[in-house]
Amino acid sequence: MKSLTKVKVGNKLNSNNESFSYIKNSDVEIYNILQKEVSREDNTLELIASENFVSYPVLEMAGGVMTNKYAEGYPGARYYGGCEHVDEAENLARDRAKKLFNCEYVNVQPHSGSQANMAVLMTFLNVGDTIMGLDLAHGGHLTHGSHVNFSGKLYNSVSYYVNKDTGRVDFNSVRSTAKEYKPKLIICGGSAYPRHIEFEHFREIADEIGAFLMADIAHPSGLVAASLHPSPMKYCDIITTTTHKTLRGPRGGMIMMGKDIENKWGIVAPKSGRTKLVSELLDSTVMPGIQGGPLMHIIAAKAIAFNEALQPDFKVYAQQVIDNAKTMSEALLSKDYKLISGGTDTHVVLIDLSNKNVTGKVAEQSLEKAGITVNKNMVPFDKRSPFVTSGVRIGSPAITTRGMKQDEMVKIIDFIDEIITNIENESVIDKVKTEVQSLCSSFPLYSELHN
Ligand code: DSN
Repeated sequence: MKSLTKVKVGNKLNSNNESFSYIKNSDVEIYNILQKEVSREDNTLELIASENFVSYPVLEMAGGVMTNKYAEGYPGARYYGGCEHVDEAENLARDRAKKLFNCEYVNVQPHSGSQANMAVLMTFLNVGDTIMGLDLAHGGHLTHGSHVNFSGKLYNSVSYYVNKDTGRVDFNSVRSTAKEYKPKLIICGGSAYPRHIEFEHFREIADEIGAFLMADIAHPSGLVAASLHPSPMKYCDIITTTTHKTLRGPRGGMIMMGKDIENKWGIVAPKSGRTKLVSELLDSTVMPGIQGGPLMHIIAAKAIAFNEALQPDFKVYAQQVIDNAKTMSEALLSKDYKLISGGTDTHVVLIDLSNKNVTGKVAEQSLEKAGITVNKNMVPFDKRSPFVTSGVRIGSPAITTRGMKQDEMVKIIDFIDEIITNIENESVIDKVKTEVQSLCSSFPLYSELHN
């Protein structure tokens, strides 16, 4: 992987060697806010499992002129003129994604993972149909059927759970709930699940009841791309992902199919009504079904990120992401922390703080004061509300992009433990904060952006 600090960049420096000079000269108010965020990202340890740092080329493209272009439609069939170059960019993004994930169909237009999931649900289901996903508190996602989300409001949603002892998906629960409620669509994957998603087991159960199977690989998609997590392509009818987590691209979503499938269910497309292939249905649900103009600057930035992920050094990065998460897990276990599922196979570590008598909320706040960014997270069978929680989720993608390895992971867990065992002790927080800043300064981020 190219070091972020060595790739030449994006946001051009002016003659005074200042970055963001155009913003500074035209709008100092937002410039000051931007500078604070640049500094925050540089001087804190980003342990939110769903975040990462894009390369300079991705950053440059995401801030580029393609933001100006309206391109409703798809390459070769747009509703606007002047689309020849954005067509090329979208085709390139699709081709690279197909190569990266070894799949036949890709739609790179979803603005986010939630929109990708919405497009799938709206393609395959009628309002009121039953869906089944992993319960939110057990590691699922809002769009997998939570009652506060469209997926739980428009559809009849039932959940499966993890096993209380193992912290892993309980396939007895998946099978019995599937047989009882006969969901039309089963969703596998989640946002706080530290283990591999077992696509094959889900496929068996989906086949037993004749359900569609959707995989949401938003979290591990970079690991899937690097062949360090099983691929869903063979087992799942539809696959969705975000592009900005372990995949390290710009913020956005994507829908894939290993093989396009014939529309044998007679589903009618929202606009065209053409019903031959599921790919046509999905495209037409994304646009005009739920979105208008695609974000062409982001689609072009996705193309860059996919190309980066196709390079051999991305696999080295992805392996380091896993090694770093495993090192953090082992260091936490050695300090008597309780981990959901006892560890990790991926980039995610979910810590249950109950035995430390600290809530997720307080831990998140104290760690943030020390410059360590995590998110409070429900743990399976949590008795606390989502606003308080008993756990925190940590992850390794962003700190690995900065170049940190196992030695740094051990230090980071020492910092976290010092804060948790001296919770809300301001002098300990100050001491750790100094150490965090010193560690961050050894792994500078976007150094070209500094004045
Ligand atoms: N917000 C994402 C995460 O943190 O995992 C899921 O959408």
